[in-house]
Amino acid sequence: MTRAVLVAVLLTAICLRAQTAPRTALANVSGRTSISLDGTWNTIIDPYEIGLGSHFYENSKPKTKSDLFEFDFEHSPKLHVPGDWNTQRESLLFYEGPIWYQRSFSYYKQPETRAFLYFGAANYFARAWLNGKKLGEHLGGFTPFDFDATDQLIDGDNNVVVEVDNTRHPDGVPGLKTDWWNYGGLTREVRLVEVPQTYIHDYEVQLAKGKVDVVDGWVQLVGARGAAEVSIEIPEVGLKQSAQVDASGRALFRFPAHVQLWSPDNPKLYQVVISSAGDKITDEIGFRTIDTHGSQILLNGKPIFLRGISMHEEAPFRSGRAFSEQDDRTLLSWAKELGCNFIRMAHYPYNEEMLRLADQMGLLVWEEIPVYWDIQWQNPATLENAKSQLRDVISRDHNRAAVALWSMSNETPISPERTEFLKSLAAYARQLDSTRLITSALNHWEQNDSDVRTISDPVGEFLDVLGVNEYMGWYEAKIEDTDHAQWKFSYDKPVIVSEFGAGAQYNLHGDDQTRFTEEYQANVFRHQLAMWQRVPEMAGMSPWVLMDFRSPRRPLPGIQDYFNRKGLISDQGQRKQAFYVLQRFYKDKAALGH
Ligand code: GCB
Repeated sequence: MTRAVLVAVLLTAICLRAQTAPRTALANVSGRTSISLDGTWNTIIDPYEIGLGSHFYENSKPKTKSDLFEFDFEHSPKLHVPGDWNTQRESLLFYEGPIWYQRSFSYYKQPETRAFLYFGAANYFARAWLNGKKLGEHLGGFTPFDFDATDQLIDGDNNVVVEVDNTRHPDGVPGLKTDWWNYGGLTREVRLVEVPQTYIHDYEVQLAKGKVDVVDGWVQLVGARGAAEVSIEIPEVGLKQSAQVDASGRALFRFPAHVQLWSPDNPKLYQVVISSAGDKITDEIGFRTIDTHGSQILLNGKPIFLRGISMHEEAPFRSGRAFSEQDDRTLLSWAKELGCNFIRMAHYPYNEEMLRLADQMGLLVWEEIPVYWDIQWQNPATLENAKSQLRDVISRDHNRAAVALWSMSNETPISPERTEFLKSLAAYARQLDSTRLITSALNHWEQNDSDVRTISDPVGEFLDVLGVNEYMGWYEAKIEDTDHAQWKFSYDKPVIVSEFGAGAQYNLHGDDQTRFTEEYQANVFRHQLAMWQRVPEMAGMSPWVLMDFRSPRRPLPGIQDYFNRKGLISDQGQRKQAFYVLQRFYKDKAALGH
């Protein structure tokens, strides 16, 4: 073999490796030139799944009057994107199955440019075609994905067709059962994003683990031929560093930096500019460290008490999937009003803008993947699915100072297979992001003596922080049992009480032992807060839940009407009594400097 042939073989091998590595979506698309494809799309409901066989994706029209066509996008009903379909049309409230989306857009090819069709999220399975050619498919309802559309684009009118299917699957993530609405559709933004031939795919610019004055990270270039240089600039502090990319396009860097630290009290963000020869992208990034010491959580080296609340990504007032800046801001402002410095974004990744807003507003965040209740622990495809959702949310949000914790799961029944599954997820999360804390919401304890509850779930070994969900006074025990309950832990780790709560319909009144009254819920909160105050391992809490949300498991007429009513705020924005109980508790905590 000649030298030239050898080099060619090696280069091909490197390229193949790069191609087969799992691809995450383009980072920071809001910082890119793009064409928004949000707006009105034509849609065909396809409960009997005829779309593929009938070539819906070609969006062809009859050419002669005798041609037989049994579909017509143009004259079909419309849906707004972004948005779930369930709350846009009454007949779709409970719909689970495929719906086909179609729209056209005008585009003219740019020289030396690649274009990606980017989806913020589509629940649950999606496949896309451009001008009749398949671009690809994606599984998982809450993470972004994109397809390289460069070769399929034509000058002038382009036709895009997407099939979205929210059917639940036993091997899915989540599986068949959830306590939230299975909103289907193109629930987040859709864009055509342009990048140069050699482009910055992703980057990480964060403080090194445990160091408040060292910035550490990497830049990933795609399409670089041979040696290339990238630079990282933080203009406000006069910093500029360059680094060379390796054969896989990755440049690593580490440099001293004296920056103001990000915290909920001072959510300082810096403009960071990443550039390569032909590309440049700007982001707003905050710098902070997050660690644990025994049962404490340390932010920038100092203990912090997480005054939190759990939430769903559900829109106030209209009760659909939240997606707009206004939805996000309303929800996070309510958390602020409650006195929070922390949000548990249960039980799946939320829209990217919500995380950016948390960065700006100074709210620490627990982000979670939808490994919820019982799923197929022994199924390798289910594990792969969970891993890709984890990889994609970490890749999207790893530059957000707000994100303090990655949660692997919620209330999973203990078994050796489940523990292996979660252990493998935790190891994967650490490999992808070594700086944040790993947690899970646990709900199993031993209770030999009736007052002492001991959390010894074996998965605790693989976590940095133990999340504890318990419903004393609602699903089990009496409210007053909290007065003498004690909590013990087999691990010397911080504990976040990730859930407790009680259902109440806004403006339903009675005594504090009457279910679904505001008084009952407030009573549960008073007792729960008093109980957890006595637990020294408690480093924070995120009671259940900020706002009432839709759930198909909650049919009680006149009270639930398919809403989980454990919100401190109703779906119409009305504060219940328990809101003020928790607000008082957080005010007192904050006054003590916690
Ligand atoms: C839980 C779940 C949460 C439910 C909540 C409830 O333990 O983690 O998803 O919505 O309880 O209201 O029952």
